[in-house]
Amino acid sequence: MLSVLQHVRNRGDIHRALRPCSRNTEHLYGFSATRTETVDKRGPAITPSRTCSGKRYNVPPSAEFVARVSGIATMGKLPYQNTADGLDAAFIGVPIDTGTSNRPGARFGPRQIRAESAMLRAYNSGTRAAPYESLMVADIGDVNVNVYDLKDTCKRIREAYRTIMATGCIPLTMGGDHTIAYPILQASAEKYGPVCLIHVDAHADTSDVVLGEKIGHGTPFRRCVEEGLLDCKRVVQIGLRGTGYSPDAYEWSRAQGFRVVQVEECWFKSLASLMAEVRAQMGSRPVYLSFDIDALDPAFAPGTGTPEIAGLTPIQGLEIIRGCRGLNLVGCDLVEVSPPYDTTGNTALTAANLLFEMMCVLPKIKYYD
Ligand SMILES: [Mn+2]
Repeated sequence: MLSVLQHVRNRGDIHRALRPCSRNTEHLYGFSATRTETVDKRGPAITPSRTCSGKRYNVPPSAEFVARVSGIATMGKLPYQNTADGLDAAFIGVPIDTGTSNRPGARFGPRQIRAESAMLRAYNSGTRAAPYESLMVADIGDVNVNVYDLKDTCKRIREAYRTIMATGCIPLTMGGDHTIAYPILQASAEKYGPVCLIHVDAHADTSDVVLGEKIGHGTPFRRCVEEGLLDCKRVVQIGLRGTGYSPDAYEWSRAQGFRVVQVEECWFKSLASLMAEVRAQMGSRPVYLSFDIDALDPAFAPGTGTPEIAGLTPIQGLEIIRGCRGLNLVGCDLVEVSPPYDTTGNTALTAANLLFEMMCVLPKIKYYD
């Protein structure tokens, strides 16, 4: 136990270490400001914009100068723009839960992920990735979904992603339930041809018909296969578990040529070697990464629609995403965050961090290594 005096002393050290003093902060902040300048030490009265900073890329304001809780909630406190024009990557929300089979609430996912993303800083300390020195990224808002009509919503998503991907922009999607992967992959395959898929999930999401419906969050990858959207020999499903409708719940996946990595194969181990195999399998082909937050154990991510026990750890989630470095990623999503079941906000916080990590493995990302 530290004595009170030691605590006070340590806190003083921390504050001294964090104080930027006369250090130039342009790389952190998107504009040049130092503690020795005559400007207000708390930073400017309004959040600075890239255009006034003259920076080449969008850089979110640092919490060293702008309070985390201030400003309109965009992903990572990035600027908002309403199209993907001029962007290398874009965060975009798809706020639906019309496709969920159990707990609802994923329609609130994008909003809560944006709120919790206020904790994100500009650099990846673990991998030394510098996304805001490499890519032009912004939050482009949400797809204008129809919460009364899932089929119409799928059409709207497909059309929105066609427009986004036509510019060459890589979408980083905040769900929304997993139904959304189907129309996103339709748009992806239109541009890139059948894509490789890294699907991280507790469930295979390959059901044919549920309650008489072909479209829902349990069926997207069956629809994708039927429409030839996937390079089936280069699909890997990681983290699958839970009770099944038959003794071999993943038979259909394997029959398509998918590699199924059930959660039991992931327990108690690093997934770094698995990801080395996945990279070798995918090569330089276009890859889509779809990450259902329910892949993680509900102890870490309880705020989701269809939780299953004994899941992946956040560390394994990071290993999977960081293991995608070097792949030709053409799109990523993080789906199924259900804020009404996320009483601490930790599920949305985890989702925000995983989305940041996805951005940090996109092609052309600069690393300080
Ligand atoms: Mn799913």
